[in-house]
Amino acid sequence: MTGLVYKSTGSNYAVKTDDNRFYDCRIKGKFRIKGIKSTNPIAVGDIVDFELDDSTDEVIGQIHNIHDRKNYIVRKSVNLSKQTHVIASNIDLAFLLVTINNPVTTTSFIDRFLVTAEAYGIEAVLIFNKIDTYDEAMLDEQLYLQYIYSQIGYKCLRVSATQKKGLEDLKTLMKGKVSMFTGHSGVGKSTLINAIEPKLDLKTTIISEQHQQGQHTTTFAEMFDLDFDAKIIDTPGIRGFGVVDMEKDEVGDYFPEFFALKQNCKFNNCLHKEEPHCAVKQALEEDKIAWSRYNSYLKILDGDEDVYRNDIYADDRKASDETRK
Ligand SMILES: Nc1nc2c(ncn2[C@@H]2O[C@H](COP(=O)(O)OP(=O)(O)OP(=O)(O)O)[C@@H](O)[C@H]2O)c(=O)[nH]1
Ligand SMILES: [Mg+2]
Ligand SMILES: [Zn+2]
Repeated sequence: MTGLVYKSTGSNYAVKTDDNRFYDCRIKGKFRIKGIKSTNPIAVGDIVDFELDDSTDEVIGQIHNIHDRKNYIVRKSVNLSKQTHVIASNIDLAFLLVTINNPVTTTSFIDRFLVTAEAYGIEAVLIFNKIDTYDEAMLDEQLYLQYIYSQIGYKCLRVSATQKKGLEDLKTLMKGKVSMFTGHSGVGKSTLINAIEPKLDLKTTIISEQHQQGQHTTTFAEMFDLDFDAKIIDTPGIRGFGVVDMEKDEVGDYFPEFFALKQNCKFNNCLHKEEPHCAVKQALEEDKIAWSRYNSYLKILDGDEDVYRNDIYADDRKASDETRK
């Protein structure tokens, strides 16, 4: 039998077949996917072949094959293990939920996500959530970020999941597609899915007063069928988005606004750092590229960790304030 993986909880997989039946499956023996060393060999979104094991009373499928993936998106854990994790596969759109506060989403985090999506050839969209809670300064910040990212060509949406604002545009984008929501814990991924499809009634939790961070309510990625011909994958909140290893001269290619200028750099292997006659540096001086983007680029190039702390945000904000001047 063949089915689509809707949920993975470590060693168990919920697989749905074409006749809309769910099967509880495990992986048969050990199989590794060529070229991928990840903590999870099978991810939500994978199409798998399985056989029913009728030797026991329980009906448990044994997965013996995984179909080639159209795409997949991977992040590297930012803890010491440095293991890679496939967040989801075979997706059409990757939405990053961004909140200006409660919790804070840094530009460095946004850019790491975008670079990864570019590297894996997946269309990324930013959703600015919780717009009902922002004061004037935060709204300024949100609109400024929206300006930066839409200039580069990324679609941006402003929503309030709790007040159900901005949902129609989102649903229009999602129609007929498999989408994934990601972002820090507490940004409202599950709340937004509930707002779109109330009958799902996914568990959500208020963010911690003390730490202004989410409580890691969603613990496993899971796909849901929505009433308007769309599929959505809810994912657990992530702290830092570790960019998978890439060559230094490759990083700039995943910043579309840098890539567009690269041919005007004097050296074709220009890293846009100290090289003379660098079109990217020049655009930066002329405020045509955001400093926050350039800073994110340098951090990725230097292999700096993406630490989930407010002081980093302070740096980023300083940088964007300078750009605005
Ligand atoms: N005011 C306001 N609160 C929101 C909004 N969206 C979500 N929240 C609140 O934010 C809190 C966290 O929401 P969740 O949906 O649990 O967040 P999550 O991103 O799914 O978090 P994890 O599952 O931990 O990754 C809840 O208390 C929500 O009610 C919004 O648009 N406005
Ligand atoms: Mg959640
Ligand atoms: Zn250059």
